[in-house]
Amino acid sequence: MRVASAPLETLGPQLISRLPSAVQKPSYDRAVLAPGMAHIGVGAFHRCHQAEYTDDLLSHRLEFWGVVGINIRPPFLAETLGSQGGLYTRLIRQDNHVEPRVIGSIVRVVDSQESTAPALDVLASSGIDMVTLTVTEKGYCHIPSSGALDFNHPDIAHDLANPEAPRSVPGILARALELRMASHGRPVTLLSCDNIPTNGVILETVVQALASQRNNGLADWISANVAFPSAMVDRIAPATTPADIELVAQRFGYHDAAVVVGEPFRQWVIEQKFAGRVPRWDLVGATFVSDVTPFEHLKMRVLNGAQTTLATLGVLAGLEHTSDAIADPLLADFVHRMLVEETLPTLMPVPGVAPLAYVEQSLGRLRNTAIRHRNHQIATDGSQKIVQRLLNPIRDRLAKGESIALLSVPVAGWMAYLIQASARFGKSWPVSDPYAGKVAAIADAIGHDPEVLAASILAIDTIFDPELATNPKFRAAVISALDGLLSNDTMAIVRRSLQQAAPTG
Ligand code: CS2
Repeated sequence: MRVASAPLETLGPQLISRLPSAVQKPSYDRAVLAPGMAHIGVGAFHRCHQAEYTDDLLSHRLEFWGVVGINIRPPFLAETLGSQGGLYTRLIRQDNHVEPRVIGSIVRVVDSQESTAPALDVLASSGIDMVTLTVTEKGYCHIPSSGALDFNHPDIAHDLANPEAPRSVPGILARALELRMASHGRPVTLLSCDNIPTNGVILETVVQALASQRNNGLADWISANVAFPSAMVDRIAPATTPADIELVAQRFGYHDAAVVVGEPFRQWVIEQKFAGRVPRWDLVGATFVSDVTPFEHLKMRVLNGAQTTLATLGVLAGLEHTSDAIADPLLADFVHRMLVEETLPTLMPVPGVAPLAYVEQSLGRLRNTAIRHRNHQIATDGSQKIVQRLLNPIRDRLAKGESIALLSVPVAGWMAYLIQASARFGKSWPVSDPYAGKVAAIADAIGHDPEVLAASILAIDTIFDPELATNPKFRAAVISALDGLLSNDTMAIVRRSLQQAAPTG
């Protein structure tokens, strides 16, 4: 075992040839790798997902698909990935099993948090044919209930006034495309890898909403030269913890400040709609399809829906991680029945997928005890997640007159999670959600009246479209669940909802 105080060498190109044999390393020559694509938002998910697929592709055939990783928001990359020459360790973990691999596909990192000029330089360059993005749901600055650009968003207001020095993702992309149009004019694909429905359509909508304000032909140029494919991305990769960094030090004997941990499962389904040259990720496990919609509904409603349900109800029940929440037999039964009885019937057939097996597989993934995914992390930005994970299946069921007794509970769970973070409800935990302030103000003004609380939150029409918000069945179900959840009796509400839900079979 390592002596705690012994200095360790930091991962970097100089260490590659001396890595322990247990650690897989890039099989290609990074020195000749040209950067043909950029990625915005180099977090744990990108490093565990798209960058790994690209690493696989580069091992398969070495082409010009090195990645320039750009952060336009914290954290800064220079001192971690940057000082390691872009290299990092990706650990795949399943219970006691650890599979380490150094990923080499990120060849350069660019910090563009203080000024967007460095990001624009990369995005507008003629060498970049593909831009992938993981900027979180709220990064699109769209209205969750409609998918339209939120012109009231402060960053969008800023970008409309300062189009050449934008702050928002849509503003930065619109400006980069404008620079491309005015210089080399090369086509480019902008590929969203965030969990929002029809992510390509939303990205195109928000970028075009800004471009069409320019009156310089930009919107038409984009229509002719830029592709916005939709994609379904999947791998559970929680935020890295100091324990993950320590694990690499202890087991493999080097320091890596950019370690990421993910589960074995991974999936990437991409709409086959590209402009310019395309990395052939389909040769290394990704699937190119003509329509991503069935895959995206399946993943967001089943896997992500289960995660959000376990996260909010888990926090309310005092449980720390997804794996702790699903280890509770009542919560496990609840989420299983919710998915099988209410969610699955809303899904369209998915090529090659047996729905029940997918549910079992998804819940099995959430039981992986080596993946320390905090319920608070998943509950972060819940307002941006519940539409695609819970409200859309609820809407589909209501349209057919079907029960929503179970799906409505995590919706009330999201409300209770934010309400209990308000001053009037004792600030039970810190929250991070663009709507946290609004819900706290409602809670502070109203106090403990579930009916008025639910009505006021359902009136936020940027999350709940009016038709859904005024549906009597939905309102009654949410009010009833919220009442119980605010009485700090989470498990009683879960049990009661199971009893009230339509019996199986
Ligand atoms: C999670 C997702 O934080 C969250 O919202 O639900 O990051 C989830 O782990 C991924 O979508 C899995 O592919």
